[in-house]
Amino acid sequence: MKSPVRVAVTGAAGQIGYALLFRIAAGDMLGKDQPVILHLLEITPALPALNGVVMELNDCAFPLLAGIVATDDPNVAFKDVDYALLVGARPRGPGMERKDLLEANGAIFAPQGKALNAHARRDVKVLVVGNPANTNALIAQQNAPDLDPRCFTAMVRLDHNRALSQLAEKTGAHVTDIRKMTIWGNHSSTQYPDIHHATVKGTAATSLVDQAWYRDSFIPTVQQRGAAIIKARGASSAASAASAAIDHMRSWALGTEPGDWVSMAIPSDGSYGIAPGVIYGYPVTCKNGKYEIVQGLEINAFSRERMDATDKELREERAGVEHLFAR
Ligand code: NAX
Repeated sequence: MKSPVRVAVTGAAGQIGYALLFRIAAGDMLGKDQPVILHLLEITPALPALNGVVMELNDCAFPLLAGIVATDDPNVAFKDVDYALLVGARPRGPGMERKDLLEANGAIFAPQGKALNAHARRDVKVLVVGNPANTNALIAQQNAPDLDPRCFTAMVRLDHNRALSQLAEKTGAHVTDIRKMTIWGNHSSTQYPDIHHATVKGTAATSLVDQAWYRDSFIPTVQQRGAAIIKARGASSAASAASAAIDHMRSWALGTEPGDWVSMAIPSDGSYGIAPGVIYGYPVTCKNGKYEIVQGLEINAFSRERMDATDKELREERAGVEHLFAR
């Protein structure tokens, strides 16, 4: 058996946390041979609820669960962690503007970035789930000057999985028949789900569906799936978000399948003409714990326009939070 790794989860008493922790402890994220020590961070008023989650985790008697640290102090939560899933965030309240939302989240992700900088392992893999995820990841990254900027990523894997599911349903295939799906940009309604490079059982996806369906049904359905879930369930996506977070980390840590890629929001290096530095959804392959952007894809005018629109939104979000960056 391998020696245990430390996995931090923030917002651990929330609904995504409840759908996430038990699967991490069961080995779904890092493998059935990888023991984990869970580091759970919550705000002080949620500590009693978190204690209930800890009791349940213990009651599962998971063979791979090697320990639990439950705390309201980020400096304790991020001590020596190998992985950090930043789920806890400030939701948008009634009448709250995007500026207020970014500000409120800055107050969470700037200190968490500093605590990761001070205490996490130097090769920590950070996934930000809490919204606005891409820009929250940027805030944390910019407050962690001693860590490699590439340690910080945000989640577009739920959008990726939603796109796989929609395309599979439309083409009468299974999600496992689809390769090379891409989500470009921001985890917001400007995200661009791109099927131009995707194949279904080896056939180009664009030859199996018509352009009107792609433009008028597929893209808006994927972009607005979160709102549809809230309307149907009376609560935002939780189990599917947790599952996507597990997929994101597993791909990053254990690698992607040959001949396929996944979507991860990562610091832009300027590839595909995107503003360097913003945390942008790209097609990536992963190997030996490192991700690489898939290069050389042909981008047509339809895609270019949408990739630039979501880039623009991310640049605007960045402009709104730059005062929160450590100098
Ligand atoms: P909940 O409100 O159920 O849970 C959030 C938890 O975070 C709460 O228990 C709260 O006490 C805790 N928290 C707040 N501030 C904290 C801090 N500073 N440190 C530690 N914990 C803190 O929300 P949930 O449904 O779990 O969603 C969590 C976040 O995920 C939200 O921001 C949500 O918008 C976002 N989502 C992101 C998705 C994505 O694809 N990137 C999809 C699902 C989800 O909407």
